[in-house]
Amino acid sequence: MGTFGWILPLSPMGMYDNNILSNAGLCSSSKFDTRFSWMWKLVAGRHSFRGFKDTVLQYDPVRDQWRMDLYSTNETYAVTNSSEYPFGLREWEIVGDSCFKKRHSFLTINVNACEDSEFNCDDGNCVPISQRCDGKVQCPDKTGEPVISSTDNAQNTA
Ligand SMILES: [Ca+2]
Repeated sequence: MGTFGWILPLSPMGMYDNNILSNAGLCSSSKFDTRFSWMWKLVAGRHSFRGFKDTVLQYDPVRDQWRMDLYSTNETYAVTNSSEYPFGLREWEIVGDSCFKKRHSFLTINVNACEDSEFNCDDGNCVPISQRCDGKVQCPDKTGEPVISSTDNAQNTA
């Protein structure tokens, strides 16, 4: 994944105030938490993330996957194949969640540390909403800046 704009904090002070991850893509009735805070817990050198209610996001070194597991049941979980932190748009296998009729489903989720006032780039980076659609590309992966055709420009200036 190369460089990622989100730096893990070295101080515990910002642990709950900053560096909140959210996952976007699951339905509103999902059993998974949508917001996570960073944990000191290391698994194979990678930090884990605790959901605000019932989910833990952590690395599984045996399968080389990242997993979301619920504390309350082992019937529901989600996995994505990744050695790196699973930030940005990734396909997750979702098992046993209420969003789907099938027990096993695949869904693209964007796990990121963006704030509500920020746009989620596909690679997990964040840019201020005000800089989206300003004609300049801020996302390192060049997402988020809509391509405006010359026809649209003509309409806009008309
Ligand atoms: Ca922009």
